[in-house]
Amino acid sequence: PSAIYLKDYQVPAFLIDKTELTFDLDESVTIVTSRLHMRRNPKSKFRTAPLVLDGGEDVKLIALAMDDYQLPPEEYRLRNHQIIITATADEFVLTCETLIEPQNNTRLEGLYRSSSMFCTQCEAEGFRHITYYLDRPDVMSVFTTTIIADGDKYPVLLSNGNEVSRSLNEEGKTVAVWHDPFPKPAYLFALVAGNLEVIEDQFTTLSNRAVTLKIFTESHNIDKVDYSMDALKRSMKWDEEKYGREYDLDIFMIVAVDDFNMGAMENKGLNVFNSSCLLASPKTTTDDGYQRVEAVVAHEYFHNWSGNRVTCRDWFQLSLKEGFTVFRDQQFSADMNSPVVKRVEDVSFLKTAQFAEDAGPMSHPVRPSSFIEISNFYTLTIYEKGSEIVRMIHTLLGEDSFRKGSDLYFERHDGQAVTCDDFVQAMQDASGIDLSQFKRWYSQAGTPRVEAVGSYDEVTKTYQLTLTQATPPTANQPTKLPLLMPIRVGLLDENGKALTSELNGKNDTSHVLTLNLSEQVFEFKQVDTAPIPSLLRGFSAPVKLSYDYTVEQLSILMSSDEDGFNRWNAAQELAVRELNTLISQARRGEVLSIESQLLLGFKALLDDQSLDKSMVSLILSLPSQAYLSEISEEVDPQAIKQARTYLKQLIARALEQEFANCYEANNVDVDYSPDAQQISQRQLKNAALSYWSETNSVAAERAVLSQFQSADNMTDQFSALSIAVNTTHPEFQSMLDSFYSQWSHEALVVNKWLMLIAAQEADNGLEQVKQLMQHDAFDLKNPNKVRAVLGGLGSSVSTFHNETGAGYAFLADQIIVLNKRNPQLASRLCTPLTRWRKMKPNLSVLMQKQLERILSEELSKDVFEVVSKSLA
Ligand code: BAL
Ligand code: ZN
Repeated sequence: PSAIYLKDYQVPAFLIDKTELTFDLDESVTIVTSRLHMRRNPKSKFRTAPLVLDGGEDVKLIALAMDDYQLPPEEYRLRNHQIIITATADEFVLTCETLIEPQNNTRLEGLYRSSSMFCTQCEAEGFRHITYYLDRPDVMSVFTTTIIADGDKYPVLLSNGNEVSRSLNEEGKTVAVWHDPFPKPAYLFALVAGNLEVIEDQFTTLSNRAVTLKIFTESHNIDKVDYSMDALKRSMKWDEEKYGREYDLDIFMIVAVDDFNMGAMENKGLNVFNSSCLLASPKTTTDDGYQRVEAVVAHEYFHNWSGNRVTCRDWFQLSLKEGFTVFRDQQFSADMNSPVVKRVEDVSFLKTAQFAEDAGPMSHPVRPSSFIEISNFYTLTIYEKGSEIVRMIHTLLGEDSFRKGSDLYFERHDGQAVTCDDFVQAMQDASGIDLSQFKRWYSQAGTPRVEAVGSYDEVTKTYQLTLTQATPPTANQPTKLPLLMPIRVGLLDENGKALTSELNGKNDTSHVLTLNLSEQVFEFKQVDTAPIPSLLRGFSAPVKLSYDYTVEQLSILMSSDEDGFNRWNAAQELAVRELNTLISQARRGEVLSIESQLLLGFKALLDDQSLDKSMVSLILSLPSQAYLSEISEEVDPQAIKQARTYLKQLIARALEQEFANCYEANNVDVDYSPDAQQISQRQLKNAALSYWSETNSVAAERAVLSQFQSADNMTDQFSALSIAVNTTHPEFQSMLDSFYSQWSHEALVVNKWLMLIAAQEADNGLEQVKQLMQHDAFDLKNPNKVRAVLGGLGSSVSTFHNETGAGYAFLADQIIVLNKRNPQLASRLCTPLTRWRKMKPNLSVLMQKQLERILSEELSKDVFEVVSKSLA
């Protein structure tokens, strides 16, 4: 397979003004007829270019006509799943009849079956698995879709836009016609057919238009969509208030499907969701699950403007819509819950997973310059780092100018397919701030490192902060240029009190520095005393910042910084230092031993009832196995696990009474609600229970069992179960069994059970994983189940990183099987193996061997790209 390059972009040679589709739906053979009203693109310089339409290996061409003239095979070519027609008029109607087999579509791209329904997934290049088309985002067309189906089996027949008619044909089949007035690329096309239940509501927009809202699910899940409907209405209102964006059609629909590669999809007027991102009920969904539903519903809704009304010119610009929309959903969740907690969670994820990606073989710029398979680029870099870039623009411009910039962007580009540069240009034009250097963030891969050194002059009362920046080389980018980034800084005295200082004529306790050189000195004036700098407040730029803090300084920041994010960050830094000491001891085979400096701070946190409980539990959480791996030069999973367990148990024993008290104080009986206050209380209670259980005291074991048995919500029940499994509670096996019996009818809960078992640290872990894959609850067709088991496996140190290499070999086996069935899913599963270069030598070799074994197979583009780049 070969790569395609951004530098080769050309405007399309043809346009499609109108797309008329007819689906004669049938499980095994569906006939699709398209009538494409086409003309040459006046903007193309290729006036005589042939017409090239994309298709897929699973699409059979039945007939092709131009202006009702049936084209004989000698008048077109069919090559590499493309139709090529050399001679065309300037304007014509192309009719194309194709045959597809939804039942046999296991790749879950295009039209496929999930449970008893039909659904589609067309982003990025799924539409070509339905019919031949100009399947690229800069070809925008007005769609009319006719669905012909057995109305008894499929009473619900949906597509984009508004339903214009519904009738019976002479064969007694139902014929539903939908029309979407907004021109859109094919990736936003959707079709759903099924026997579904619906809940209906209304939203009145800011210009007083009534919009009908419908959420469809299979009947057994219809009791779990009230929260999604509520989140949808809140999203619609928020987007009007925060961004002035009003919904544009008369109806907005969401459908839940069980088999889905992604989280959800923003098809115009007809969002299709993985049921794991839509369904929520107290008994079956954890607090995290509720927050995920809220965020994903908002994200997909926000795409209606940032993605649909203004879309991407080409797939290299994917972050144009994804980075901006993630930023918008993060702002929304922050407004709905606690901004600082949300920021800590997002940054923690970024630093763990996106930083790892950016340091690995798949490292790529937020606007990549080439790809083999675009599905591989729905990455944390495009989404999360893309959002950080938008956040930096927001920080540099300030709230008001940022809003002016976004208004200008939407106004200037409504109905267009544009680039990341267009987005930045609108921000620059609206604010008058020069963002030309800033654009390097889009083209330069890798995580920049920023070093800070401070010096205080007692006599002049000035504090000089010297910042240097450098970005390490990444694949195909050996040298890097300095970036422009906002660094938010505050100064504290030795008691943790905020110091006011003057910078550039402004007196404040917090300043935003604009760093844009390799080395730069910032001078703070009127600083009363030698300060402790609080750097990169709120994580104002996605960089690795280092400063040589003493333990005392970190303790002061952790207990006193007015920036909540940096309080958490200081605690993490303290814990990282201790864990690194322990990891080194473990690697040398020594007995682990440390005097933990965290104890005093943790005790103060647990004693202080006034603090935000979510923040307390976040500060109490030790850096994860994955984060410690990311920051290791050479990863030794066993040593990391040993160090984390040791430190957690040491803290648990030293503060046993505090954890027990904290648990009891927060173990209150309330009617479940997924509000921020209750969520934070459950979070702290379960964090305390997790520590307390590390003491293996009988009292803690009783508390775990009792919470498991009496919980009236999934958060508490599943927390207790996870703690039981992780601490090998005497009853953990029977708890796992009873959990399965209780929830075997709820697929999403069963997935949690699958993951917990697959991830457990057990001597016979691999045997258990193999058994799980034979279990009635498992289904290789369902991506959620595959991710639960194989994702779970990937996070188990003793099973996956087993020194025999059996864990790696087993994952490779599954990737080879899935490569043929579902290439997108298979490619995602490769991620843990792609980190092979950073592993300690014996594990590294074992992983490399499995990657080579995968590469020797006949591979999909998806898996080939990831594996070959990993080995390069
Ligand atoms: N566009 C794919 C799913 C999402 O990011 O919303
Ligand atoms: Zn998105």
